[in-house]
Amino acid sequence: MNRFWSVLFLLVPVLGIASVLMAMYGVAPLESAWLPKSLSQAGDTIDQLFNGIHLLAAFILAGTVFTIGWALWRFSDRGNSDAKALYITHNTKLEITWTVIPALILVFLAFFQMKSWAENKMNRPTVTVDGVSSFKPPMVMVKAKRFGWEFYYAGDDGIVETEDDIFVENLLVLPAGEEIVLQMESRDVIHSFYVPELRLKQDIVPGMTQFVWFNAREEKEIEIMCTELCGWGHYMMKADLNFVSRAEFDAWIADQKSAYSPEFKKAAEPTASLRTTNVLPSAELLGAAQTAVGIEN
Ligand SMILES: [Cu+2]
Repeated sequence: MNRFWSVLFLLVPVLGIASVLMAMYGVAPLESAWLPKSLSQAGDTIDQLFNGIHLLAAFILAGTVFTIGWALWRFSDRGNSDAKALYITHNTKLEITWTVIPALILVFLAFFQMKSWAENKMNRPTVTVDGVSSFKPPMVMVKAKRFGWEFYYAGDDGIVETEDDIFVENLLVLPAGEEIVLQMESRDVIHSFYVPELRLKQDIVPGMTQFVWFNAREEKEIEIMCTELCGWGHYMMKADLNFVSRAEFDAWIADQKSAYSPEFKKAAEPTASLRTTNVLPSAELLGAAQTAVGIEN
């Protein structure tokens, strides 16, 4: 009967590994349990890394649990309980082996992922004008706030944070098949810009300006989510992200421009009172209030 437990023990990792592999390679019924289909070349590279590391982990896990399972089966108590167990304190060779091999694997992964990291986080796209290359300017400035997303499109001047910016809330329309650079800032706390289809996730930290870039190969309607617990309304902090053709994009921008007025932009700016709701009233203010209601200090 004791051997039953060794089989039951093995069943857990076998089913676990099998279901992860099925989800990863899109085998029914788990074909939609993994991430959505990648929408960019950078996403494909990240998938290769991600899946490669998963395969390696699955292989090592299988090796470990099958060894334990085999030991459980082989040495299970079969009635001869007088038998004495071997007492082994340690095995230096074995310990060196299982320290050095994982260390080598980690060093390999550290080097193997470098190119992808550099492409996604360090090598910001550049443009060359008259032989001088400079960073490609951001098309949109993203302002994260509790609990929504503000998007400021560079207007005719092609520069964000200027008078002619076009303001849109909770909707980001972008041309597909083009390298897009976004600038990101937070109005209040730490947020995180997450687009699973692009395998893109960027923390947005107050006081810091971040840049992200991507190139979506398909026209598609997807979503942006905040993945940093930023307060009670975090669950609803999302925006639509529509990748459209260049022509549709230009038409949409023209529409925004005609619908746009400076008053609308003003309304979008948080007012001073909203900005300072978390600030304690000053001593003078408190004093004035006390005088007004007749309280003496
Ligand atoms: Cu948030």
